[in-house]
Amino acid sequence: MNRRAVLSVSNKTGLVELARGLVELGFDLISTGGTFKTLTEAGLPVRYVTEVTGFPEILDGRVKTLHPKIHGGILARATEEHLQQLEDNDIGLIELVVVNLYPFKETIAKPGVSFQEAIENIDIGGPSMVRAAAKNQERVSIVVNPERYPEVLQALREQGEIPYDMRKRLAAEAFAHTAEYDQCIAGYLTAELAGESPSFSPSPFPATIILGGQKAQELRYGENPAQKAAFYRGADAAGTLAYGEQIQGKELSYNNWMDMDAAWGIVQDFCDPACAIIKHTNPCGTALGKTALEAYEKALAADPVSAFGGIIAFNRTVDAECAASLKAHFYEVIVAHGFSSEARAILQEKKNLRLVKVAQDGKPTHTPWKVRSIQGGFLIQEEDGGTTPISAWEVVSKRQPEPEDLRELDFAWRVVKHVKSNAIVLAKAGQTLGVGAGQMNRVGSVKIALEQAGDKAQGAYLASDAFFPFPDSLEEAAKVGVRAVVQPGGSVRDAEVIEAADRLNLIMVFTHRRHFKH
Ligand code: 93A
Repeated sequence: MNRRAVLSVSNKTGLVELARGLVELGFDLISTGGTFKTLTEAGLPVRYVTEVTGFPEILDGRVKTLHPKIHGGILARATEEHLQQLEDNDIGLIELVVVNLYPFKETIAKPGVSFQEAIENIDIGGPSMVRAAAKNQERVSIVVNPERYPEVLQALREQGEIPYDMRKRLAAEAFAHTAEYDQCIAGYLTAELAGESPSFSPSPFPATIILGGQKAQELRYGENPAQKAAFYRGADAAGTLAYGEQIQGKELSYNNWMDMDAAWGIVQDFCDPACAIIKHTNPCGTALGKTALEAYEKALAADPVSAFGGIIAFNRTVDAECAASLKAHFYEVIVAHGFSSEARAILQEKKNLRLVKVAQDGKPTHTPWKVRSIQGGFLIQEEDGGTTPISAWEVVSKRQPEPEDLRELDFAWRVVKHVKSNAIVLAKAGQTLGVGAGQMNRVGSVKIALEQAGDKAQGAYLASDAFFPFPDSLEEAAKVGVRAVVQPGGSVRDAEVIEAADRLNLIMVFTHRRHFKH
């Protein structure tokens, strides 16, 4: 008997190409209604599932593939006993299962969809085949994602079979797919009960990231040596991580990962060459320059004391000059678009220094979601992506800004977004001068930032991640000659704060967007 594959897909993307490849490789194809139709129309030989089961499709298609002739063929192991049982019952082995499910998520996303329509789009036979094939990964391959078709065909052509490690990966992906599917149904039904429909649209997030995540690495320990920890790679659409490759140095620690993520987040928010130096997830120095070297030297000068042992990010490739300058100091990690070969040679001498290259030209492949765990659960939110452009800002002070003032404020504003609340950034000429992070009151952060800037606060620009509840912060800033302030606005005392800005002759703009970071 020929090798056999079951193809039953709602999403027909790439189906015909895959099926043609399988036929050329000598597979017999078995299909359900719509899939069968697509394949016969493409002129491909395919058997209708009822012909194999000897049983009609019943209950409006609710029962099509749910039959021992299909499930026996998928679930049988290659043992003598199992093969004998198949023979006794006239069941043929199935080697490959290609299934993707009824579009439940898309159905409930449609405006005005009825409950009955949603229920009809709960796939039963599909997940059963997916789970059966994934369970029997030692013999069977399960493909749920059309993006895998080319590599599946390639493996079959070049190796004659899909290798075991690939089957295992496909099986893990398959269970993540059915888990996400059920999560979506459960979310919909729960919302229905709570009377939240029809606008409710469950997020694909929890299953894809948490359930689909795969342990990439055990970490030596967590935030502290007494805590166990591991790094899980989130299963995003492309299955890839923004941090492509560690090319040098000791293994990344838990705190390294956290800080690297914070550092990379900042430089991604700039187009010009930018450098950020992170300590405990806050940027102690951030700067722009004409080159990576210039940006780095300015970022270091912002707070050379705190930079010791920091984590550094560049939105550019690190070249030889920059590497030579970096080498003179102690850092934990450098993350960048790349490292020139001369830079590699220079930094190689610092054996422990971790160098991390970012994949895909720095385009983040991570999901736009953020997860935090709390006791007994998870909090999930959208990432705080982007910010309001200068064109959407509102000048609220009598004193008007020059275009240059707005550019300066824009830099401070983009950095303050990445500082833990209450966050204050003082900056000038594309360089931070003082950063007040994580204080319990805003004026406390202002005082820290001003103290660090010292004399440089004269003529500097101040950004605040959230509104000023009182005029006291502006009074502190004006005392040392700060020129302009950017903040979201939105306090019940805005009028009082604006009045203070005018009294103190400060330029002040509202962005109308808050950037808390906890
Ligand atoms: O209605 S089902 O729950 N019962 C089944 O026996 C069954 N077998 C396959 N749904 C079933 N399928 C699903 O049909 C597959 O998961 C796939 O999404 C879809 C493909 O149908 P068609 O080939 O008719 O487009």
